[in-house]
Amino acid sequence: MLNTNTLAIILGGGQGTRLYPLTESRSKPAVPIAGKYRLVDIPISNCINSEIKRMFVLTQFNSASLNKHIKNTYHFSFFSSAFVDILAAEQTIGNTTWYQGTADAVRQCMHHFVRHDFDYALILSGDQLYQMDYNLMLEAHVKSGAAITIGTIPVHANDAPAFGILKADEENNITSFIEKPATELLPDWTSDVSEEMKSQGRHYLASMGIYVFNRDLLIDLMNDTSTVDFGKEIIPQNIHKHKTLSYPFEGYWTDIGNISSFFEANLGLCDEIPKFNLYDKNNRIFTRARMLPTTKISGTKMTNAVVADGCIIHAASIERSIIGIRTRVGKDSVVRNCYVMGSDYYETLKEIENFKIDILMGIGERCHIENVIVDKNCRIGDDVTIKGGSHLEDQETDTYVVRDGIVVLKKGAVIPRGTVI
Ligand code: ADQ
Ligand code: ADP
Repeated sequence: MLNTNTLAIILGGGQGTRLYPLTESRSKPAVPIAGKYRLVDIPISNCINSEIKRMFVLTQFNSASLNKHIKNTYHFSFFSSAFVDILAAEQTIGNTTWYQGTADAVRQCMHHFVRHDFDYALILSGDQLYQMDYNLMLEAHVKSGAAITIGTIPVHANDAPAFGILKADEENNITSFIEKPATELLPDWTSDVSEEMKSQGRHYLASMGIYVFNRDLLIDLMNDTSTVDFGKEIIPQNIHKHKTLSYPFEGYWTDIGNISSFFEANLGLCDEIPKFNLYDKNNRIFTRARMLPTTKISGTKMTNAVVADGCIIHAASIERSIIGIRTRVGKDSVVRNCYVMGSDYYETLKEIENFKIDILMGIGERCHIENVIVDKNCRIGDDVTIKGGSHLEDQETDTYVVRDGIVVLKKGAVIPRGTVI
């Protein structure tokens, strides 16, 4: 079985600057998504569904929330060889720096990997939303005799400059590759994609940043300390030295590496038929089983709302929004186009009295919250109006950041009564 011979290496994130301020106090894999999950649950669930059960998560800094999430979520049988291990950048005698890039991250952790028996390394990105059976990719890799296989997907010209773009021959061997081409170079990089992709204007074959490497080749390549990145160096330098296969994928796949793509991917889950299917019993997304109570809703008009467990909602309306675990929304409030991450805990009446808490966690009464990401544990007072949109310039204050018109309230932010943003 190929999957039992495979070790998964999940690239959990660099410094996470593109997702700031969501990464201010946690590492990128621990960023909450879809109301009750964390980013890292996506690649881990894809691995589990593909029966690849040995996983390393490489992350730039160790955060309590990531450790706690992994420890509390992924319990495997005592008799199984399955594990999810976090490898945070560490200073050793040989390495005194943080991971300099994706290949450098893998290189610095090679000594952990080689202790395991495996023939194939499956290298995955930690900030993408998709469901994929990696066995099909591994089968294509082995059948073709490739040394490297790259998952690829057709993308639109507007998106192509953000990706590695490649061309392949009729047997899917990659013949050329360019990392993040400038727009003026694009006309040389179109591929003969399927009719369906053509009709969507997706003429460019992009690397999904998902790679299979034969073990020996990976060890060999990691010995060269001059390379720091897969997309910038390892892939372009090796496509002509080693057989490199393109593994075409045409399902839903999206990169969620920055605030606006993160926001759109989350709100996309509110669509009538979301492109990412959380309700597919064969492709379950796993996360921590929290045993929260059910959600209680009173007097609220809900339209395309996705509501997680343990919420108490009295709002007037909630429209195209994700309401995360334990969220409280007060009377007569309107929440539209928002991702509210929820709270880590409930406040008891005693705590409220003892600590003289006057703005409760969650959203108060008579608020209007629109185009906002509300990080966990925020306290939004009564009569607050926050309306994101293109009229707002990128900016940062103590309590929020604006990126591409989206207002992101920082974790634990307190927004006083009557504030207007
Ligand atoms: P990018 O996504 O721009 O392009 P990069 O920023 O290197 O590449 O991130 C790849 C993955 O590795 C992400 O999950 C990221 O969080 C993680 N990562 C980045 N630096 C890291 C570090 N120092 N330590 C640990 N993890 C780190 C890549 C390829 C393109 C391809 C796109 C597809 O280079 O060719 O098209 O992915 O998304
Ligand atoms: P999640 O459900 O998001 O995985 P938890 O329910 O474990 O998270 O809580 C997340 C964090 O909140 C933990 O670090 C926990 O210690 C902290 N927490 C829980 N209860 C309280 C509390 N009453 N006051 C402050 N922090 C708390």
